[in-house]
Amino acid sequence: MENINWYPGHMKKTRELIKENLKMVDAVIEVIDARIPVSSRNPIIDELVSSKPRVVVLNKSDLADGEASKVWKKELEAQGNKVMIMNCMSGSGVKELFRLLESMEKEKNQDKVRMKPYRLMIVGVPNVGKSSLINRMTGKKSAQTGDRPGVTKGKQWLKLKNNMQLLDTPGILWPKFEDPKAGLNLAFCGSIKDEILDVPTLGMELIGVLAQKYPQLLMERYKLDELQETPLDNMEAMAMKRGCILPGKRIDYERIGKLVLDEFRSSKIGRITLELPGEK
Ligand SMILES: Nc1nc2c(ncn2[C@@H]2O[C@H](COP(=O)(O)OP(=O)(O)OP(=O)(O)O)[C@@H](O)[C@H]2O)c(=O)[nH]1
Ligand SMILES: [Mg+2]
Repeated sequence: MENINWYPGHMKKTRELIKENLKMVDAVIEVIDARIPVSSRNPIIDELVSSKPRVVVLNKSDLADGEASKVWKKELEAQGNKVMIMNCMSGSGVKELFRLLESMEKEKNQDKVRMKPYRLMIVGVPNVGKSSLINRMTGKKSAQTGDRPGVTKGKQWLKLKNNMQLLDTPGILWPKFEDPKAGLNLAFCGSIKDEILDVPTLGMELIGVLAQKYPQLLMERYKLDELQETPLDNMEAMAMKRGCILPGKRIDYERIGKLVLDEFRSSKIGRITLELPGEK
């Protein structure tokens, strides 16, 4: 995971780089996190990629609510996107993605006698699984996952089995950090480093959201008979159940905060989607 400083100069450079790369590709694959399909989109993605056919990949679907992913697929399709539900851990969805790309290639090359290889690039905000998808598509470890984004000089193309070509470095886009709610969602999902946030507060915020959206799952996981009035009360009840207690019977907020974040991120609480279409 990379903690990039998105100062304005960096954003301008990234925008220019994406525009340059766009000239060379036939289609763009935009990877987003299926748990937060709004917050994990770059704020100006539509402006950046408007001129090319685009496939939106709802990645980490193994961690997201399956029903919600279906709803999102429909919604994003209604907005004119091609959409794939993906799990880069298991590879489920990759075959379907190839089939879709092949049909897009066919459409493009309908009337052509000599076909140039269909060229693709992957874009997305940090940590959504861009490198994992590159590796799934090439069938080998071409890209480092969870690694620093390297600025490659000169374009490298990875050859795919179906003769398509994939740009070796994904376009890493800045997230929606102007929107505090998106910032929280990105932090819950681990796209923003914990060190820059206060873990007990972040954990408490997550408990608040879960109590609202998935009360049953929260109660089951932490063996709560009922939910309390406030996120803080719930957090304390959870800490008691899990023995996150310091000497003098004080609540260990740091430990319960980290615990709930870890358990959410590894889907131990359940498969959870934090954003649905049309929500404010
Ligand atoms: N559960 C689950 N984890 C995934 C999936 N795809 C990727 N991951 C994990 O998410 C983390 C980030 O994946 P990367 O492929 O490195 O993400 P990235 O978009 O390349 O990240 P940056 O290069 O930092 O922008 C890694 O720990 C992956 O193992 C998925 O479909 N499901
Ligand atoms: Mg990467």
